Amino acid sequence: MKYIIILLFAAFPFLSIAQVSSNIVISSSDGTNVTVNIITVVDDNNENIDISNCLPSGSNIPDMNCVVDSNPEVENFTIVIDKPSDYLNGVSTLDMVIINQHIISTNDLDFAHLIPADINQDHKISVLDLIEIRRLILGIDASIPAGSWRFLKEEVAAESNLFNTDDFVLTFNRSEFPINSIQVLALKSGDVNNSAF
Ligand SMILES: [Ca+2]
Ligand SMILES: [Ca+2]
Repeated sequence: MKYIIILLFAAFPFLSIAQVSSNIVISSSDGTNVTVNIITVVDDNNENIDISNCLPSGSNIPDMNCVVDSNPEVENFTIVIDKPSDYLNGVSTLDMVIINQHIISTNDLDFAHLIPADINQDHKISVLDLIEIRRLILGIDASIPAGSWRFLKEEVAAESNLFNTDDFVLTFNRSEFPINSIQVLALKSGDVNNSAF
């Protein structure tokens, strides 16, 4: 009997791989875990996929391997993360100081902070971004053109071109699974010192 089990695993190694659960880990660029309200998963037609059977108890973060296995007809899975807008969260005059240092080239921002600094989404960090942040802090504006939180795959953040809208789509093809861990980088517009929570 023992030999039969060994032979079975040798012949079908995916039997054990399929047991791996796929965690979605959402963190800021300093590695701090970021809590989110709701995660939904949609298919190619932007239709919600039922993930209720793939939620570990007490969690709103689905096991994506389970979601993929449970929906054999779906080819691409897009994770949609919802977090309260709260535009002022983590945005202060200190961020303005840091962004200004980047503009005058005394302290360059790294790529993970260039996106939060580009408030007006013109692919440049300039005094126009500072004006937008100032208007937000003073209560003249209630929101940020770029939106509040943006999420991207962590491996995308390691690449240089970060100003592409497509980068902020968390889509995975069926062929990519099983995945051990999905690392998502959470970026808060206007917050360049990771003080948002
Ligand atoms: Ca800008
Ligand atoms: Ca901040």
